[in-house]
Amino acid sequence: MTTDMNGFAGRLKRRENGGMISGWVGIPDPMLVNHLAQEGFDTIVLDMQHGMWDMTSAASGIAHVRLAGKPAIARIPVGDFAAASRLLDAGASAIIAPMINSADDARALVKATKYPPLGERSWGPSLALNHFGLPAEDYLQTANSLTVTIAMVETRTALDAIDEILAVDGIDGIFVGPSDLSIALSNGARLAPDSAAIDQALATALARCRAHGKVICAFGGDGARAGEYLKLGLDLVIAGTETAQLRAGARTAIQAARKIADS
Ligand code: 3PY
Ligand code: MG
Repeated sequence: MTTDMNGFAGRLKRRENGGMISGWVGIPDPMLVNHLAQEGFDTIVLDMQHGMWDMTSAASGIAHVRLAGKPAIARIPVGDFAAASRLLDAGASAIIAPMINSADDARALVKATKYPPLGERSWGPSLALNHFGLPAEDYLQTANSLTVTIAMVETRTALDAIDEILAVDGIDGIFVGPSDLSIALSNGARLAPDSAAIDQALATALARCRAHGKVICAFGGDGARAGEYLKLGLDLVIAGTETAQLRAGARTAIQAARKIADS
C-alpha cells in the first residue's frame, strides 16, 4: 500500500477517512517498524521518551517506515528540542513533544521545529530532502506546512494553559497523554487513563482544539479505546504499543492452538 507521504499534514488537518490510527513503537528496531507499517496504520510513532531509540536508530526507523510507504512521527524525550530538529532533518513528518506545560514551552518547541518566520529551525535537512524528494529551496518554502508540531498536554498546568499553548503560532495541535494526565489530576493517587476524569479532559481539549482550528491526538491503550477517541472526533489516535500488540498476537495464537488440540 502506498500513501501520499508528503501529504500527511494536510490529510491529518482535514481529518480524512474519519481520523488516523498510528502505530507506536518503543523497541529501537527499524526492521520491526517496517513490518508493523505493512499493516493498516496511517503512520508510525517512534517513541524516544519511554522507548529506547537513539538518534541513529531513529533515523533508520524513519527510513524504514517510509520504505513501507508511510510517514513517520517521532516523540522526543522531555525538553529535548534539539532532538526534534534533528529528527525533522532525518525525515520525520511530525514531532510529538511531551510535557508542554506553558506557552513558553510551546514557543521553545516551535523555535526548534519551524523555519523563520515561525521559528528558528536550523538548516540541514540532509535525509529529509531525500525522503521528501524535494530540492532544498522547495523544502525550505514548504517544510513548515509539510511537517507537524504537536505539544503533549498531560498535566493539570497544561490543561489550564491549553488556550495559551494552542494560540502559539507554529503549534499545529496537541496530543493528550492520558496516563500522565490521570496521575496529575489525582495528585499521584491513580493511574487511570480510561477514567471519566480523562474523558472530561479530552472533551475540553477537543473543544479548545476545534476553537483554535488545530488538531487533537491521543494515546489509546488498545483498539477499543482508539475507536472511542475516533468516534469522539479526534484526528489521530494510538491503538496500543507494539509490545502489547505483539503479546496479544502471541496469546491469541497459543489459545487457538490449545483450543483445537484440546477439542
Ligand atoms: C501518557 O499517557 O502519559 C503518554 O505519554 C502516552 O504515552
Ligand atoms: Mg506521558
